[in-house]
Amino acid sequence: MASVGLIGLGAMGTALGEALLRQGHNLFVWNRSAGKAASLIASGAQLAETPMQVVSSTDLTIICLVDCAAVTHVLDGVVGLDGRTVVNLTNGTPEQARGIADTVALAGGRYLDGGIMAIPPIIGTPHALVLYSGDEAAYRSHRNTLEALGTAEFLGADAGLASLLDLSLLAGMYGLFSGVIQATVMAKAGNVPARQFSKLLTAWLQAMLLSVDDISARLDDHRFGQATSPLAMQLVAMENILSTSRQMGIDPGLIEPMARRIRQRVQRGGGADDISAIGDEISSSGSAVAAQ
Ligand code: FVH
Repeated sequence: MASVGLIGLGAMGTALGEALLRQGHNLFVWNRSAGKAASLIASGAQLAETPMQVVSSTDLTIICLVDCAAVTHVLDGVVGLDGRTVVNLTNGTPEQARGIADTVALAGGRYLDGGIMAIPPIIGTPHALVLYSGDEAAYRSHRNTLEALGTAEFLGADAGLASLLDLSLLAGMYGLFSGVIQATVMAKAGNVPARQFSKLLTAWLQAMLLSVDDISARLDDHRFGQATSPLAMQLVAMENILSTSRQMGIDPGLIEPMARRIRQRVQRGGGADDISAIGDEISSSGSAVAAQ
């Protein structure tokens, strides 16, 4: 089995280490607070004195820290990687990923950026999805090891792509959570227990997820007319949500930005447009005029 370096033993880093040990890999770890390495050392991992010791003595080093500033800090001064691979699984921006890729390349290493679409308890299972981008040869060389962490998907050569899609998927998740929280607080304000309401909400949201493909196709095609549920009709419901929330003493702040965008589109003649037209409103290349 490969010898793998792991820098960062927080909640996620520890889960990554446990999955690698379960797959029989030799693990060489470092964490700023060395005490967090105790459980992995008890399971057979070795503790390095410095992050450089990890990076310079393993063919594959995985970094999973709180943010990319920390990654840049631990890689400060890195040299002599001689083709070794660094995989950064820290949440960051595409720009940060490309900057760290440059740092690793300048030190003679190969870089993969990754986005972990999973929580620690499911790491090491097929339910964990990890998105990768960057050096494809490095990905192919280490794919078997990386698949110890969960289902691996390589997106392309742009080191920033995995971070972009990680952040995009998280944006979708937070949009969903915003709606779930707003909806549940409204129901509770009407004395409907959240546990009871969640059955209705879950079924409704699962049905609405069937719209994702149509919204995606419309955004690809820039095709917003002939809506099944035109924005003019949806605006009525949206205004009712806002007024009812306020009457019940609930801050509509989680959903108000969407209402504002729908109102703007309708006021500019987009009343017959599909909800996907809001994507047109917010994207830099969006046309500020209603669909023809
Ligand atoms: N946990 C989760 O559910 C999510 C799932 C999706 C992916 N995220 C991302 O994974 C990265 C690490 O998250 P984490 O949950 O492991 O975070 P913590 O438990 O807070 O551990 C943070 C580690 O970072 C180390 N660290 C912080 N600052 C520095 C620094 N300046 N220099 C070196 N290391 C630093 C910290 O060390 P210590 O505090 O133990 O000494 C931890 O090892 C993250 O990008 C998530 O967005 C997790």
